[in-house]
Amino acid sequence: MRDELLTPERVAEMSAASPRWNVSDDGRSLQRTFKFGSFRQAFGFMTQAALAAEKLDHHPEWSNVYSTVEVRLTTHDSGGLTERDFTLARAMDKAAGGD
Ligand code: HBI
Repeated sequence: MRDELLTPERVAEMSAASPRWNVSDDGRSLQRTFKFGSFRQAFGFMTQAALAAEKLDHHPEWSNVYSTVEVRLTTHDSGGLTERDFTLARAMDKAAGGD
């Protein structure tokens, strides 16, 4: 099942509600850099986020260097941003704790 792409208006609305995430210039993905105090914290976050991603059947493109995790979210099946990306973004914010 291919999810519906969000309109640019809806992307603007949704991203206003997830201010720590940046919409890429082409409007097709969300990006956020998470910084933690240690590799242990970063990897703990990744473990929690991975379980959330698996539940949602929606998976991040991400990389980790020591205590930094860079994340990019897009819906490959649809070729851009869908509700699922914002749902996973919120789940990742929650997994990171703090704000
Ligand atoms: N994760 N981010 C993202 N985007 C997808 O399109 C996607 C996914 N995880 C699983 C998935 N698609 C599957 O539905 C297909 O690869 C079969």
